[in-house]
Order: sequence, then C-alpha cells, then structure tokens
Amino acid sequence: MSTLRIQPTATCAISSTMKHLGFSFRRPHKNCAVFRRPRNLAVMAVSTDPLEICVKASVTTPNTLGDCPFCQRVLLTMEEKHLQYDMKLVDLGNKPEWFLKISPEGKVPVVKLDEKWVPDSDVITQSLEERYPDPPLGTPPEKASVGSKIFSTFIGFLKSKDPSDGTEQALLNELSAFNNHIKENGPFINGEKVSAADLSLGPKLYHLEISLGHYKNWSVPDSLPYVKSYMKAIFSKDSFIKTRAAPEDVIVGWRPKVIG
Ligand SMILES: N[C@@H](CCC(=O)N[C@@H](CS)C(=O)NCC(=O)O)C(=O)O
Repeated sequence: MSTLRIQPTATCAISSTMKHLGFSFRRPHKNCAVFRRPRNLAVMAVSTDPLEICVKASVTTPNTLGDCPFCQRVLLTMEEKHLQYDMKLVDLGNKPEWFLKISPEGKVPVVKLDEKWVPDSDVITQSLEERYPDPPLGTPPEKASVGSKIFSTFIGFLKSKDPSDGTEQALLNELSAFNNHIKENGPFINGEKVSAADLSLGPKLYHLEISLGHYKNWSVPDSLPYVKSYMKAIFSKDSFIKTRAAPEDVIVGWRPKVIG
C-alpha cells in the first residue's frame, strides 16, 4: 500500500473560522490546533487528524494518483474545504485484501468517517458538507443537476463506432444546454463561486477533453465558448491542478471502452 499525506493548500477551514471569530491560532504539533481567546485566555484544542481516502493508483507512474473522476471529485471537495487528507493508492487491476475488506464492491473512492469506511462520491461529498460546512459548497437544488447528462453522452460518443448513430449530436445537445446555462449564470454553475456541482462535473469534462481528443480527434466546438471558458476556469484552479490525473492515465483508462 502506498500512502501520501496531503497538506491543504491554505490554513485549514477550522483555523480560518476561529480566526474570524477573534481567536489567535497556534499549532504545537502537526495534528493539533490550539486556539486562544484574547480576553479570558480560555484555551480549546481541536483535532485536525487527516482524513483517510482510498483512491485509484496511476498505472503509468508509480506512487501517484490515477484517473478516477469520482476520486478527484472528493479530493477537490477536501481541497476546497482546506481539509488535510492521507491518500491510499489502490491498484484496481490487482486489488489488495485490505482494500476489499474496506470496500467489498472493490470501488474507489472510500473515505473513513467516524471509524467507518464510506463509499460513493455522492454520499462522501454530502457527509463532508455536513461535517465541514465552512466554506459552504452546496449547489441549490434547482441547479444541482446542470450538466449531469454530459458524462453519459460523452461515454456513448466515445464508445461509438458508427459516426452517424447520433451519439455525437446527443453530446453536443447536452454541451449546448450547458453553454446556455453558463452564459446566463456563470462563470460557474451557481454563479461567481465554485460549488459541489462544479467539483463533480470538472473532472468529467477533463476526461472528455483528453479522451475524445486522443481517440476521436474531437474537441468542444468554438460555437460553445462558455463551455470552453468554463473548462479553462475549472482546470486552472489550484485544487484541480493538485488533484488531476496524468493525461496518459486518462487515455489508458478509457481504452477498454473504446476497444469495447
Ligand atoms: N458511484 C461511484 C462510482 C465509483 C467508481 O465507479 N469508481 C471506479 C473507478 S473510477 C471503480 O472503483 N471501479 C472499480 C474497478 O475498476 O474495478 C462514486 O460516485 O463514487
């Protein structure tokens, strides 16, 4: 098993909240934060033990993160919430016993919450939102499913061997609806700030761009400028760059679907 400890890109969410409330902050050792209130000097300790997450390992580069968009979604959520985490890299081609005990379905991501291993990126991101509400990342219900059919139509087109079977048009229809949404509401799905729906869609668009470019010499058409600017905005976020897979892994990962 390979474990990578990831430091958050900024001070952890708890410390920013506490500072906001007027507490001063010090970190006597790496897993403990102490907050001192200015007037009565009451002291409180908060555990900031890193969260444990099992993710797909790269098949091209040892000891690096692989190409699972659901894992990246959860990692992005942790990054955006400034949480510390330890990544356990799992070779999905040869799943170890310890992993199958944790995840009987053999799927990643799984995250340890309250001593229990929790599968499924929907469930994990919802639990993280409840446990670590600051900064809030929830997308309002009326916007939560924006762009949600892009991934399945992308896979349909990627797998297709018949250029006239309508799968390209189905993808273009979904991207076009998304283009209109971003034009009206952007730059992100819920406006100025990134939210949970972006953290789910961003990794899928990254897979779309790399795999359709590689296997079909296809790219998002210039007639959809808001899709293009959205992808650029998401892909250039620090949290995205830190958690993205290598393009080679994305290409290798989709090969079985293409060969079919
Ligand atoms: N619905 C799950 C899907 C997770 C999933 O399908 N993960 C893939 C990797 S991207 C997996 O673990 N596949 C098992 C395998 O390849 O054996 C989620 O949102 O977390």
